Amino acid sequence: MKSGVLARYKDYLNLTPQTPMFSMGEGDTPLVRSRTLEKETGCGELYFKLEGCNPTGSFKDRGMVVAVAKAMEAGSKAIMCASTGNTSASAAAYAAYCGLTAIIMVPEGKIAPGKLAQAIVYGAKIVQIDGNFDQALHLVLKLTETHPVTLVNSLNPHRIEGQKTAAFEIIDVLGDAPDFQFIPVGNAGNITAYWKGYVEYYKSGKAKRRPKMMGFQAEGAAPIVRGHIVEQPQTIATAIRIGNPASWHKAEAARDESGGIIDMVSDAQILEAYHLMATKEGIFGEPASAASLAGLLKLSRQGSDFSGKRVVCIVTGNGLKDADIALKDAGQFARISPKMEDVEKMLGWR
Ligand code: AN7
Repeated sequence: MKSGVLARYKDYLNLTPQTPMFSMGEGDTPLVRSRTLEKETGCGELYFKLEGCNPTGSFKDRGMVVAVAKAMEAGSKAIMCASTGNTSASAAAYAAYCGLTAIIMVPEGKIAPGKLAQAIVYGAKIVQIDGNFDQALHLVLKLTETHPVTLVNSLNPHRIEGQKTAAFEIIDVLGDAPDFQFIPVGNAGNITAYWKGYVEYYKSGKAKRRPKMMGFQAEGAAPIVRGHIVEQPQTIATAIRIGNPASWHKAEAARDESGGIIDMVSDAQILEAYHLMATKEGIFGEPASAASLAGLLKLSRQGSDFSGKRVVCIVTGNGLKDADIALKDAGQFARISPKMEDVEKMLGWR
């Protein structure tokens, strides 16, 4: 049995004897070595961290388990978040497991169907607003200040604490930090959390170096790259369709302290990486997750040299959550009679 984030990393989390200890099996996700794209991008070693293997299919579970444990420790009976989908799925699942109420606020029509299905089935109270994520987060911040319900967006510091454990795992598996880590950036909590994890392990002597943090936003939702709030963020990668990230300054600090960058990739580049990751590596990540690889491809094509370097791309969420995107471009399949002859003809074997 997996021990889970709370038990495995208790020494690095802000737990007390009163913190309830439980796990839905989050964390300890695979770090898979590339077989094809490593060569194509000229990396010494390239790995994919498969965060889609978490219980609700995204990295959010790492932070949610800590946030929910601390909420229960404080006596809370309800949790609330704004979400582009994955945070709400995770909040809904952990609330169900722990007997709490989950209230989630999502932007209407801009959340992948699989994520909405999760929130519905786990029994969350769902508030859809005719607005975007940034507006939802603004409302939720105000509501959780004035009502007896715990905020579980990444402004809740326990979320960041839980999410930093992914950096610990990478070091635990590789024996040291990588040279570069590529990661999608939306609300910017995750890049903040990874950097915190890398710095803590470095300080405790578990790693001899720290990676350059390479964050990638979607071109239509790239406030940090552009240096100003994007009022109407647009991208097919709905998970990172965010125009005013809550952890904006912490993400910039992670970038600057690590000597990394925060850059952007177009929807076309995201979709290309999404398909390459699936067809060349057998990894089905959701579109936002592909921003990591899209960023690596962009830089390697621009001439960046990753030879001799160890590179990790974070695949933040499972592709099944947004199957619509996969099916939309697939076109029509030919339909033939169930006759051996016709099947062989179709396959070009006759
Ligand atoms: C698959 O669920 O913001 O930069 O409300 O679902 O920490 O926001 C999701 C974000 C990357 C960006 N990849 O992480 C939400 C939400 C996936 C995501 C991000 C998200 P942050």
